[in-house]
Amino acid sequence: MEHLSGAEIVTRCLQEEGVEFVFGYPGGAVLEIYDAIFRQEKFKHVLVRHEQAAVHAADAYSRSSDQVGVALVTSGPGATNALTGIATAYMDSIPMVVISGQVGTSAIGLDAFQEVDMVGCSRPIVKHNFLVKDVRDLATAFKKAFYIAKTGRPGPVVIDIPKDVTINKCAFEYPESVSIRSYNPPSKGHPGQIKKAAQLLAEAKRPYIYVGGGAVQGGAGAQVTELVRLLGVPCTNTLMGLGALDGTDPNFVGMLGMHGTYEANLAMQYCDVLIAIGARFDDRVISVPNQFLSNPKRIVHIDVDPSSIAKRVKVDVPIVGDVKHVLTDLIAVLKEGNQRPHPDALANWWKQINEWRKPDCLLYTPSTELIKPQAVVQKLWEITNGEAIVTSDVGQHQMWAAQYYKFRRPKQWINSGGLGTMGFGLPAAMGAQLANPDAQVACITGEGSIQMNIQELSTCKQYHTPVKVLSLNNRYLGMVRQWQEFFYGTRYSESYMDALPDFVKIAEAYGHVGFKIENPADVEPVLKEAFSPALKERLVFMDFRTDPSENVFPMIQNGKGLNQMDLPPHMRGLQQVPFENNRDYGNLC
Ligand SMILES: Cc1ncc(C[n+]2csc(CCOP(=O)(O)OP(=O)(O)O)c2C)c(N)n1
Repeated sequence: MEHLSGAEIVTRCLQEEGVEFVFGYPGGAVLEIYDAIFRQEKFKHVLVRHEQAAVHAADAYSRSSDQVGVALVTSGPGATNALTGIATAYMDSIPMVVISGQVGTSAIGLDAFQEVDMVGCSRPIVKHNFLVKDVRDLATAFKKAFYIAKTGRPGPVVIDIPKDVTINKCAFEYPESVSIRSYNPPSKGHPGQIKKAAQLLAEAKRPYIYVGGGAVQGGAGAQVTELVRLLGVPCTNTLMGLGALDGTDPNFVGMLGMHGTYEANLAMQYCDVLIAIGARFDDRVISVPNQFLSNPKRIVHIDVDPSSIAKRVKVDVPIVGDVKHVLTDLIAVLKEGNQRPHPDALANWWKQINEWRKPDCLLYTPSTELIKPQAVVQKLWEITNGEAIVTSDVGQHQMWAAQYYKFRRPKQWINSGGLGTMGFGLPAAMGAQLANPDAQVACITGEGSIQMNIQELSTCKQYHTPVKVLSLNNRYLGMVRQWQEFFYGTRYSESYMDALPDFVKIAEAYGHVGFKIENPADVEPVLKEAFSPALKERLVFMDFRTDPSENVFPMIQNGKGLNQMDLPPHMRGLQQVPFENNRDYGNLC
C-alpha cells in the first residue's frame, strides 16, 4: 500500500472523486496541499481573487452540472471569507465540498495566528462538517463528505484540516463505500401515499402543480414535464425551480410568490388540490400560511427531506422520497388506473386561469428614451434563443431575469434564492462557464451587486471564461429603493450610489471588452455584438444605463396574501378576491 502525506491524500481523494476543478486561494495552512496540487495533473486549480468567489464558483459549477463543487481555502480569514458562499449553497441545497486549512493540532484553541474555529463557525450553515485531526482519518472523511454532499437533500460539507495533518504520512487507500449510522437518505416514496396522491389528483376540480428547486437538483425535469402533459394541469415554478418545466410551455403559468405572476399566485390561492414537488412553501412563496390556507385545499407534498414537509403548512399526503423516483411511480400509477382530473372541471379551471392571464401582468411601458430593464432581459432571451445559462446577482435585476428570461431546462438559471447573496453573479458565471465551456453564459447583475465581487474579472481573464455581463445600472440599490418607495415614504436612505466607476474602463483595465449603453435603440445591436462570433472568446461587460425609477411588479408585501398583490399600473383595481363570500368557491368550476 502507498504511503502518502496528508496533502497528497487530499489530492488523491479529489482525483478518486473525479473532480475536474478546484476553486481556491492559498495560504500558510494549506501550502502543503498547494504543493501537492502542483505535483499532479488530473484536476485543475482556479485561483480566484477572494475566497467568497471560490465558493460561489464551485457552487455554480455544481448548479450547472451534475458534479459536486469543490473549494479550497486557508485557515482564519480564508475560512471566514468562505462562509457567505457556504451559507448560500446551504440555503439552496447545493452539493459542495469545502476544504479549509487549520492551524496545527497542537495550536488549536490557543488563538494561534490565523486560527478560527471553522467547525464551530460553519456548523449552522453546512450539511455536515469534519475536523480531521489524524491523517489516517482523511480518506474516509473525504469519501463521507462527497457522499453526504450529494445524497438525500444535497448541501455543502466542510473538511477542516490542520497543517500537521497535511504533512503527516500514512498508508492510503480510498474506501469503496461508506456507511454512516443514522444517515439513510430515502429514495422510493411510500406506494400507498403515491396511490392517495393519484386519487386526489383524479378528484381535483382545480389541480395545480407547484415545483421548486428540489426538482431541479433532483434531476426531475423530465418527470415534471411528463406529469404536466399527462394531466394537462397548470404548473408554476418557484424562483429556484425555473426551468424544471419549459418557460414557454402553455401549461406554465409563470413563477409564483412575492414577484410571481398574477395568474400563478391566484391559482395557488384558489386551487383545490396542490401537488408540491421539491418545494418548501417558503415565506417568499406563500407569504403568511394562514392567508394561504384560508382557501381550503388538499396538499400533496413530495420532498427528499422529511423535515421540509409540513414545516410551514399542514399537508394531507406527505411523500418522502427522491422526487424523480416518486414522480416516476406517480405517473405509472396514474397511467395504470387511467386517473385524470375530470375534463369539464379542468376546462373550467383553465378558463378561469386564462381570464387571469389576459391582462398580462408582466406588461411594462416601453420607452424610446429610457432603457427599460425588462426590455434588456427580453432581448437577451431572443438573441440567445433562450439557450443561455443565466446567473444573476440579487435585487430588481434578479427578479426581472426570473420573470422575462423563459428558461427552457433545469440547471440553466443560477441564482442565490435562499440567502439572496449580492456578489454571487460573476463568480457563479465563471464556475458555470468552466463547467459548460461551449455554452453561452450571461450574468445579469446590478451596479451594486457587481461591485461586491468585481475583482473576479481578473480570474475570468486568467482562465479565459468569456461570460457576458449585463449590468442593469439604475444608479440605485434598486430593490432597496423600491422598498423605500413603498414602505418608507420615499426616504431613499443610503440607496443611491454616488461616485460610480466607469465600468467600461474597469472592464478594459482587466483586459476585457466594455460597452456603455444609454440609448434604447442600442440595446439590441450591442447585445448582438456581444454574442457575435467575433467576441465569442471575450468577456464583454455591458453597462446598461436603465430607467432608475422602474419597479418590479407584481409584488406581494410582507404579511399579505397571494391574492393581495400590488399590480402594475395597467392592472390597478383588479379584483383579486373573486369569491370572497363564497367559501366553497362553487362558481369557479
Ligand atoms: C451581501 C448583501 N448585502 C445586502 C443585501 C440587501 N440587498 C438586497 S437587493 C439590494 C440592492 C441591489 O442593488 P443592485 O445590485 O444595484 O441591483 P438592483 O436592485 O438595482 O437591480 C440589497 C442591498 C443583499 N441581498 N446581499
